[in-house]
Amino acid sequence: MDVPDGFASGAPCDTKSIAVPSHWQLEGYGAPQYTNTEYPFPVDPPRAPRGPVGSYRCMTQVPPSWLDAVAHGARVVLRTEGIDSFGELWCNGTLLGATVGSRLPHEFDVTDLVHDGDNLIAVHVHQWSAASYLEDQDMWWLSGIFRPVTLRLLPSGLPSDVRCHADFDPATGDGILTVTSDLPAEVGVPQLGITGSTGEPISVGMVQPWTAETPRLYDVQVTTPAGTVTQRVGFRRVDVSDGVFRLNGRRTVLRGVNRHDFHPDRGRALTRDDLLDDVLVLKRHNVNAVRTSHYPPHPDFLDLCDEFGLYVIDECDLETHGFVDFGWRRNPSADPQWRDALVDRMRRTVTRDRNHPCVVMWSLGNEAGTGSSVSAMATWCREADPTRPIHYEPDQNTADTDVWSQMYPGHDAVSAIADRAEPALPDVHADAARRGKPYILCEFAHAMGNGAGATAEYLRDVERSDRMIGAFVWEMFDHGLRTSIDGRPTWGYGGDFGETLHSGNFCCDGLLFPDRTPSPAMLDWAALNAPARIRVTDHEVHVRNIRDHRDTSDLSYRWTITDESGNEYDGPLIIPPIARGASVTVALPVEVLDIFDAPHGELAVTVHAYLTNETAYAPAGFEVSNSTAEIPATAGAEDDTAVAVVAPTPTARTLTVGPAEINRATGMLTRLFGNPLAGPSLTLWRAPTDNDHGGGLNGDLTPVATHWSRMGLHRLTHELLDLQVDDRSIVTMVRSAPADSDIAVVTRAVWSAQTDVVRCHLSCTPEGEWSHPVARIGWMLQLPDWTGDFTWWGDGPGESYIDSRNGTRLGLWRRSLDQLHTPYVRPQENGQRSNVRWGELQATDAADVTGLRIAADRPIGMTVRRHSLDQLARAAHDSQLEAEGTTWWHLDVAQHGLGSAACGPEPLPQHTLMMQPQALTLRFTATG
Ligand code: IPT
Repeated sequence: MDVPDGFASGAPCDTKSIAVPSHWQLEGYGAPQYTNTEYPFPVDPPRAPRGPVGSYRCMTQVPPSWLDAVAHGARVVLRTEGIDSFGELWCNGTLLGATVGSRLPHEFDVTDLVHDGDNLIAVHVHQWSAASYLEDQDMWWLSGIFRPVTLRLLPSGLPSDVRCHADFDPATGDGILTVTSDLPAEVGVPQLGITGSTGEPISVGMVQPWTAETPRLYDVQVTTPAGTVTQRVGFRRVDVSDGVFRLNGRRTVLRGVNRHDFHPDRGRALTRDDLLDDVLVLKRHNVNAVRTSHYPPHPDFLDLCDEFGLYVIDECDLETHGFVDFGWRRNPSADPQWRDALVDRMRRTVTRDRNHPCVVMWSLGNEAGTGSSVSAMATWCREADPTRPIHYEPDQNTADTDVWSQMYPGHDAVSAIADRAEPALPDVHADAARRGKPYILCEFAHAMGNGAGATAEYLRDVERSDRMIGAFVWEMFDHGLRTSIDGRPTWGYGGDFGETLHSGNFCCDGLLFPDRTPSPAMLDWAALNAPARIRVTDHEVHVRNIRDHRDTSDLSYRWTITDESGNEYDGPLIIPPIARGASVTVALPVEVLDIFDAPHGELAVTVHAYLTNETAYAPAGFEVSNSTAEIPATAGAEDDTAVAVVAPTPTARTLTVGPAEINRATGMLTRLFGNPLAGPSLTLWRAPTDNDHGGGLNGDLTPVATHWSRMGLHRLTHELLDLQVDDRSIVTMVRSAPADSDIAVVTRAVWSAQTDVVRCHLSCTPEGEWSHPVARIGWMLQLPDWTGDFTWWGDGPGESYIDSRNGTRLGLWRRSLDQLHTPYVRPQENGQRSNVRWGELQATDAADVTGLRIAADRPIGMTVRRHSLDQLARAAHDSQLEAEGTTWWHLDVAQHGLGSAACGPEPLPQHTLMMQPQALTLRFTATG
């Protein structure tokens, strides 16, 4: 559409209406584009290409009372909170100026331009500008007026710039309030009965300090003869002393996530409800900190963090990551002509957000290299606000920062840092300075697809050493945009919107699916950070309060016992309040011990901690943590191994042993309890996860998924080497190997049966050189399409893997096959239930199948699903998975860990699965 010359002053024009705030690409104009570090236009700073321009107009009324106020000296200000990327603004046809800094506010004085009645505000928004070079964050390129625009009246004589520093002295418990303002004023805190004046520290006596665990806020009134301005404050002190990051004098651990503003329909144009949802989901999952990667968030988010209690690292809107591809040549961070632009961004960040108690650290930006312009930001920031430490990740010499920050380091390196034993920097002064600073993992645990693994190991190092500030998982959301492919609703990622340059599904790396449903990784992180860390034994319960600032008087406890038949017992458990950082041990109640003493099968005893009363973020009874112990069966429990076995009977093509029928040519089952069935076939592959595909900081290592395909793990064929029958059993030897390879695994299977039980003892031995990890070691059965539920006695209810299983626990669980599937945005291995003693596919009335239970002689991983590994590995979107008329049941002795290799390290050595001899005995029974 052509914009007429008089557009800004109201010339007639063929306009369409569009919701504001919004991104025009999500309102039907143009298309979103996702790149990680790549600039979506030729790099020639500061020149940016001409790109799309969005021309907006809106009429707004100015109330007559405002004009009266203006007549008495009031000012009217037009404030924009976010325009991406460059906006030119007009009021009633007069050009106000321009704004850049997409996630930063800008104010224009329009006092002399507004009049009674309708006023026309016009804005041209340019998608690209020189400022786009500073905004190369890993996210969708989305344009427009995406945060609120407001007209505000600033009455004459009323302060318009109030700064509150609400300090807390941990030695005395007193608050010290210093208010500075553009006009001298009286200061009062009615809740404390305190008055004073601007410009001088006011001792407010004993206050309840603000922490994320106790987010106590007070209203400060700043009064001049013209009226009162109210500012909410929280009294707290952040400092780094003796190399320790402290809040209110106490070491405080940040248990964090990296958060972008994101919504699958609205992009970064969020509503207050979206922001509230985010805060609630974080609080309910025991997260206590957010790094606002990589720009200041919607301003309301910080209000909610103040109110609900979340620590915030507030990051400036700066990233120039794409310059890495040119050896950082012409990077604005090191180019003086950009200095003012960078400092201006820092100034606007700090000025906007400095009154928020939740902000405990400033971050200069992300991945923008280092250089004099970044240093100038730090200098400005330190002078303007000496009350908060400065963070900036690429600064590995900590020249500009108060804390040392890294992303995705290996676990050993982090352990050494926790021990203050890291390798020295070449410059002795820089080394000494860095050694004295606390350390933060501003990003770790790349939660892309299925993963990340090993968060527990990193957290252990963070907790054990007071040098460590905390750890922030990358990241909160899968940035999948709602769209459809072939008529089916889908989460779209890079390449789904016609982009030629894009970074695929690298934007789907969050703890929450795009619709904010928690993924298994979120449950893992939540369990690790639960305020009450519980450990149960067969006679007592240990609880540690891992909070830094408050006791556990808000929590109550109960115990439950479950057995594998579904019997449940429960009762209250009295645990006295535990001081911050302390532990208690209490004996299990007598009722529990009585149950343990009576004859029983295996039991799961769980202690649950829950909120006694309703809180701002969750209802009374909300479970904050739990922990389960396994109580072995008492002696004399049922054992049928001694029952007489039936003899195998041969036919021309098959061998039958009790309810099992085995094909003589393949050595595999063809029928079991009347059900057609195939297997068990050795399986060493999985549908590679995003982390298996690697490509991260360890990019020079060959990803495991590549090894797997080179080894041919996805195309094993199975050949019967030998079959022996005697009057008690059938013994098969099957060699599994890929074509054109001399590696193989031989499985020996010994089949025996009683009238209604089939047993199979499986053992496997590798041949040849297995020098790389394998995905899994296990066997797979193929069954008819199953409509009944799956029930299991093992860890659940969600999926788990060896290095990500803190969010699950032993119990008796039942789910439909569809519920067992975790809908990762890009399909991949998923759905394993770990530590399973037995699993059962239940028959339904309608189906012509017999229910089947498989028990293992050792806890194994079971994965049951409707999709083949091949299909899972091939499909690009979950919505593209098709039913295949078959059910696959994996019985895995072991699976390779998940790790973080899409961006960080591979699984830890103890979670790395190398081929080795394995044995497993399975017991099959029919269940009606
Ligand atoms: C790191 C980025 O800071 C973050 O924005 C995101 O892109 C993440 O990687 C991967 O998802 S930078 C990388 C060089 C470690």
